[in-house]
Amino acid sequence: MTDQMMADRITSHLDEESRKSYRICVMDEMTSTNTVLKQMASDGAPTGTVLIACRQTGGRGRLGRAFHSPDGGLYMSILVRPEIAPADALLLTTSTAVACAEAIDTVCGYRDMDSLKRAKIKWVNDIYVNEKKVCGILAESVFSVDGSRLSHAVIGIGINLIKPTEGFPSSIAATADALFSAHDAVFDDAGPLLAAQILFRMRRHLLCPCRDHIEEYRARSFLTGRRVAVHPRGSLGDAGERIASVLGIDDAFGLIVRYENGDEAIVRSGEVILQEDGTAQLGASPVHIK
Ligand code: BT5
Repeated sequence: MTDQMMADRITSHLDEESRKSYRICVMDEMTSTNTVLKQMASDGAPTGTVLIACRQTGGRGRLGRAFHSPDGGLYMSILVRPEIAPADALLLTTSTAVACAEAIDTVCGYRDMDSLKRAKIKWVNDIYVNEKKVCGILAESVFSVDGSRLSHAVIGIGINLIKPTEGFPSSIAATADALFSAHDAVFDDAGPLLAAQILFRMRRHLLCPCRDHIEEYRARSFLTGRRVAVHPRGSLGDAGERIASVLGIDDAFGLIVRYENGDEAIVRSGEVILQEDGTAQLGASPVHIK
């Protein structure tokens, strides 16, 4: 499929309002759709500009981590300029997570709400299907000089559609998966359909991001009821690691945890790692699901 054909296919799956809201550009290869779109945003690109790459040579995750982005994935960034306070920037990530999870369920036909396969959200920005990571979200916000308002944000979404032909790198082979096999009948149109389903849902969320997706976010929480290692500063193996049970998600999308000494706390930043089978004790090897 050529780049233009892919853009046309996405557009053909969009409703009239969404077609007016987005300007979609597809390219075979980019360093990082987020990096390129951030540059375009500072050069004045319009709200609703969407960049899609079939592969990235420098795909990025949170905290300076890499996002493996070979052929067989959907790598998409969207430029938004929502009227929200800087303190609410996290809503961009959480609403996008809900949009992606719903879109994945729709396109993959995961209708059974109790099914293991139903797309879950691993706080705060990852989508898991069948206990494996299939999608990551990276929302990058730019604030006005005085910091009082959000100037714009680039929301990046990376989805593994099929497994890379050479397999996933060993560092993520145990934790990453893809939504389709290359032989699935639906696979041919899966990328454009998924992109359109996400864009359709994000139009509602992003023009006016509010907290109305909180219940859906909670219902899809991957970590609730499980045991995790909390790394407050985000770096794995830091001295501050503490084991906790996850009690739920609070009204501001923080992770409510209970530490082993009984103290309860809300985790608002940093990294959280699932403990093996969700029940491992302190000292057991963690399953690194990032
Ligand atoms: C993310 O960060 O998962 C956010 C990924 C966002 C990627 C999109 S693609 C379009 C746009 N352009 C970009 O350059 N980025 C965005 P984080 O939660 O920090 O997870 C990163 C970690 O996930 C890595 O350290 C690996 O452990 C793991 N990982 C890397 N590539 C993966 C993949 N393809 N599938 C599953 N896990 C992966």
